[in-house]
Amino acid sequence: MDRTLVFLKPDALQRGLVGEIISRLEGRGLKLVGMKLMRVSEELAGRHYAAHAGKGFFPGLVAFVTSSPIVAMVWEGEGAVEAVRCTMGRTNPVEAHPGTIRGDLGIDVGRNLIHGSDSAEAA
Ligand code: DAT
Ligand code: MG
Repeated sequence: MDRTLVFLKPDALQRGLVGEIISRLEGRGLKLVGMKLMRVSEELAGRHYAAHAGKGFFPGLVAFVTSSPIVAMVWEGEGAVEAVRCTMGRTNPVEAHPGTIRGDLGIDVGRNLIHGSDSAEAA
């Protein structure tokens, strides 16, 4: 069985969308096997998003994910990495399809609600 890392970003908690997003992942047939409400340090955010260091949006991204608590989770299921990515929708909510979390619940690329690993290695 595959496992992937998901976290709900500060905007998901601030907007009261934690239950809605978890419900969508559960509805998909994935299984929640780990969950933790936590603050992300600048050091951890920098390490997590290391691939984006140097990009224009990097400082804002780190500031955002460290600004208030997140919900970190591990989800399990057949093809969990891909299943979560498809359920999330595209990075920019403007381009995310209706029916996806980002496509239904957001409009701002800097406030796109959810992170999901893009590979088993990353997870
Ligand atoms: P994803 O979260 O879909 O894996 P990513 O890894 O390309 O997307 O980028 C990580 C996060 O960085 C993304 O969720 C939101 C932010 N981001 C990406 N591109 C951005 C942009 N052009 N402007 C502002 N924030 C951006
Ligand atoms: Mg990514």
